[in-house]
Amino acid sequence: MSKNVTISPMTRVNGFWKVQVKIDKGQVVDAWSSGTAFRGFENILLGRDPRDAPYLTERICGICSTAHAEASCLALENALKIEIPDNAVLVRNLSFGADLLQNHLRHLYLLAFVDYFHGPSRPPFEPRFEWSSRFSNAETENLTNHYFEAITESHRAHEMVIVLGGKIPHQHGIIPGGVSVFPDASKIQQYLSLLADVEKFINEKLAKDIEMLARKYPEYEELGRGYGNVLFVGNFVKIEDRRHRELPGGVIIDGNKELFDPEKIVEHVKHSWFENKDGPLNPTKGKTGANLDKEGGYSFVKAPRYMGNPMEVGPLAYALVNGKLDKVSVMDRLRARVIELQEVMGLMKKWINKLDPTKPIFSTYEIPKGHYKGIGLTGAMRGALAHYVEIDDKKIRRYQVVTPSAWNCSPRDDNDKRGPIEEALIGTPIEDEDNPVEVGRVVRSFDPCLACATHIIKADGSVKKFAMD
Ligand code: NFE
Ligand code: MG
Repeated sequence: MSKNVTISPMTRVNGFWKVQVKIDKGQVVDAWSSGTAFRGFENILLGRDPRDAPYLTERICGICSTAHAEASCLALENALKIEIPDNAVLVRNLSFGADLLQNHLRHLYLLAFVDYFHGPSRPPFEPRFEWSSRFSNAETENLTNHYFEAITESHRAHEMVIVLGGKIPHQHGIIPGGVSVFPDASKIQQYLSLLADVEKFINEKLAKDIEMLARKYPEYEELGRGYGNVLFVGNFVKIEDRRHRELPGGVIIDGNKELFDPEKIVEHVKHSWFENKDGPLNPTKGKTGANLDKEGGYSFVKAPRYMGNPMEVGPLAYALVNGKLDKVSVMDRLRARVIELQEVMGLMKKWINKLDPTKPIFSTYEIPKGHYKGIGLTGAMRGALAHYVEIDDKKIRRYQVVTPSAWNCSPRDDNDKRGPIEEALIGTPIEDEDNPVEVGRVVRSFDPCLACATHIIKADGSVKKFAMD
């Protein structure tokens, strides 16, 4: 007999996400991903000064705020045809890159690894499901030490953002028109010294731990594949040609690689708690009207689709599109983060060498009267991020955000096709239905963040497994 199991909250960071799986004969046969909060950021922006958008959209999330600042500035600059100085592009890349290091360090140790080894018998390692770890005592001790070192190193990566952005989360360096912090010699020295520590940890510990994990849990080289279709919009603007990215974008559908075309994105809402009068819409025409009583709705996340396809986004999409890896699995998602970390750390040194302290960091501009539209596309830590702005008479008339976790955690679409994580869960073997740790391993390989994806809490269900006495 099949059994439905609900895990809520599912994430170890930024809650609001429930995953339900149907288990039959020891494996997952169906799955539902539900974002359980509506936050309405897109509506909060209406009628405001366009320059508020980066500051406000950064507040969508505490862990990937720099990505929102970048995407929002790119959208405004695209709308108003503002060309920012080279120094500003480089400082933005260095700020966002540092925040990416912070994210991947935390994800791999604090959010993902803990599904494979047993940390000390106290929070945050407990309470947890009951399952036996494949690591020896000595390996466990090592991993536990690295877990705590990762906190220190992610703090250092955060400090790198602070050097160039004043504070974190929600830095103040990336602003429409350029950046606000001048990258002088002392800042560069500070940045490089922090980077040296973080890089040593990533190369000497993190990279080796992930390969050890892959050897201990080889079945995860095959599990969690899903559709296998990926989308990467490209990441880090190139100063040599602003239309291009240091990490180039692309799309792979059914094994065929294509160029990425933003026109091909639409958002479905048949199963999302949003009004659906107009059918699927490209986000340039997108709407954010919540409808809590909608029949068939089970999530506040919309269902972004590319030519009708659910697409996986994130570091693995980057690695596949750029030929660094060649298959889709739980382990490849973790491995792709290490590859991306190493690539970005190499680029950081190149960008620093290109900074020119004698040149400007900001382009002045006026916001003209009239009607303007812009799109800001960037790779966020979890993958493709898109901001869409429409400005009328100096005020924001429409603002739409499509986040990486909206792609990955989306519910079924208008054709009742499952979202990428829902599909990735199908076929996952579950050893013990009462302790389905395997579900966490599959879904956390995507590093889901539902604060971003749902952008009124709907109280629902009961809390059992993880309630503390
Ligand atoms: Ni809240 Fe975010 C990232 C964005 S969503 S973490 O990376 O954008 O997936
Ligand atoms: Mg949105």
